[in-house]
Amino acid sequence: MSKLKIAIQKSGRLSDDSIKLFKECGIKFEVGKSKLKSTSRNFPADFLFLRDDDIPGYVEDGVADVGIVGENVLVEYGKDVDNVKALGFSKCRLSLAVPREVDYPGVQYFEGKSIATSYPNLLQKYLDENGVKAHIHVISGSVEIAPGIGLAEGVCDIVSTGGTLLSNGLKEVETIFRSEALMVANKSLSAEKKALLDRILFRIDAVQKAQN
Ligand code: PRT
Ligand code: ZN
Repeated sequence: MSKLKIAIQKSGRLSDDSIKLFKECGIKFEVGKSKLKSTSRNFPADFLFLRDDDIPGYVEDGVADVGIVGENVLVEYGKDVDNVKALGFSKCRLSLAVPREVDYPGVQYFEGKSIATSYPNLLQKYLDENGVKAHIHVISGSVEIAPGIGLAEGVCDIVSTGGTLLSNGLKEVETIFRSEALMVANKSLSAEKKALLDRILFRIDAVQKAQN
């Protein structure tokens, strides 16, 4: 009998709610600090604990059958997977921000300027749609310090409460994308794996109905 390989984030802002989702569905598995894989005791599934950035690619390639990932990461990486269900947690937005003291005139402010981000594709699309030509400076983390150290005139980063922007002397000026956690699946799952996924989706719906 085949097992469903489910990829979830090992540690970060998606992990706890991803684990909780499956537990609430009655699917039992162990989670340990150094564990990279865990087999469920009561459902034909193996859980793989990965970096969120790797999940869309693994699901596209079939290394995992199903995964949970932020919409921001999924769209940025442009992987070809089925978007099965929006899960309603890890909500955030991708926004443009500038130093607090800037008298912001609108998106044309960014014309000819330099913007630091970890999301070059989403940002480029937004700039193109708005007819703005700017230089995108790709950095992998701590994007918010870029203006303070003279690396860029603005940033495009994930915002949730806004506290990080505030404490780095920045203000949010445009929201370019809204995101939440999504369940995604490989596009060519076998009938047997599809049936397993359907069982999980059925349980998720039941849990969500019970909570509302
Ligand atoms: O190690 P790994 O690569 O797996 O994790 P990661 O560090 O890349 O990702 P992680 O765990 O930070 O985020 C995983 C996903 O959670 C993201 O892709 C988003 O879909 C979602 N999410 C929700 C967030 C936030 N909220 C969030 N606040 N991702 C990042 N942040 C960061 C943001 O980058 C900024 O540094 O939090 C800071 C801003 O938060 P506020 O509350 O100060 O505005
Ligand atoms: Zn990541």
